Amino acid sequence: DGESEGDAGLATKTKTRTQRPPMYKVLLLNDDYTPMEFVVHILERFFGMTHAQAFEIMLTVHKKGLAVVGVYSFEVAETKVGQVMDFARRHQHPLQCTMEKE
Ligand code: TYC
Repeated sequence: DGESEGDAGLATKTKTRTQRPPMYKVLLLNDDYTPMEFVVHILERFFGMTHAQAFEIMLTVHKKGLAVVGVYSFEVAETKVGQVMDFARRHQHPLQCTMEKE
């Protein structure tokens, strides 16, 4: 107990905090061209939302400019961003999706 050299033989305790993995917010950004129903479809398809939840979040992005659509580990967040960006590009919509450390 007490691995440091400066304790003169007295017991010391070193508190160790559990390392939790950093989490990442996935953000959806507003634009003037992507159809509302397309955004709703993305939120249902890639983020497991019901139609009602998806519609509500889509409207938040439309009104506020952006919204957090989920919080995930780095790997999962990266995958979601890639899926959204690929799907939007394939349908020729300018929709932007990014991630940021919490
Ligand atoms: N602003 C778009 C429109 O009026 C709808 C939209 C919502 C686009 C959310 C992107 O992330 C977005 N058609």
